[in-house]
Amino acid sequence: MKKIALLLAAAMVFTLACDKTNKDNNKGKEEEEQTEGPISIDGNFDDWASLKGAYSAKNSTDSQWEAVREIRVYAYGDYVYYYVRFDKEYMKEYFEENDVLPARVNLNTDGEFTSGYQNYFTQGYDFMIEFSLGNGAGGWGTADNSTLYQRLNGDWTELLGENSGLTFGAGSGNEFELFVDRSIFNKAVEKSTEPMPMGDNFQTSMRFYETTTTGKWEELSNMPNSNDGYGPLLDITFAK
Ligand SMILES: [Ca+2]
Ligand SMILES: [Ca+2]
Repeated sequence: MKKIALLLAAAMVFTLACDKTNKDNNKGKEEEEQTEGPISIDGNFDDWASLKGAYSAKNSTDSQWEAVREIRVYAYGDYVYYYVRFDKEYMKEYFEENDVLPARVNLNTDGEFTSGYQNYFTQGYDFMIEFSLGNGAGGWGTADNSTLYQRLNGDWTELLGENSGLTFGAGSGNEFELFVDRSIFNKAVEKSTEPMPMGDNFQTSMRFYETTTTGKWEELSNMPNSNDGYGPLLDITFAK
């Protein structure tokens, strides 16, 4: 009996030790992620203002959407950084009426526009990352609850669930910034039946939604867009 109790106690100590190690690792990782490269995910956007070499798309003049004015994308090291500038007036009212702001990052990692999602104009993206920019209480959140899907055999297949560390974001006023961790993305994709890792060149776009009272998602904006609807994806190359 005494032996069993000792074994149980040892198992508990081991479990607690593992738990602590994981927490410590996560803590260290988060701090590192927020300071690596020229962009810090901190809700301060001075780093974007002085950044050279970011790709951008502005809301087209006759766009059917008004929520988003501009997005910027910058890829460096292990990270793809996204910046979103919402319409000031729009955002002032948005969180008074909404708790969340569902969004998607779409990625065409194989450079082919004949594979992946085919329902929109010149898209062909193979992956979709889904998250909320809202915190569930009418303000900006950290967008760290993302899910990764791959387009396989005409369906979206989940490769990575929530809280994987794939994305992390911060917002302030009418602006939001986030990253996608390419190393986590590529690790998840390795296990797929059709691995398509994110190399130094890829295409991307963003989508934004509002949740209706019935729980349905309605389009707030799609970026890039063109005057008659969806625009071609941004073509991104990692900075050296
Ligand atoms: Ca920043
Ligand atoms: Ca494709």
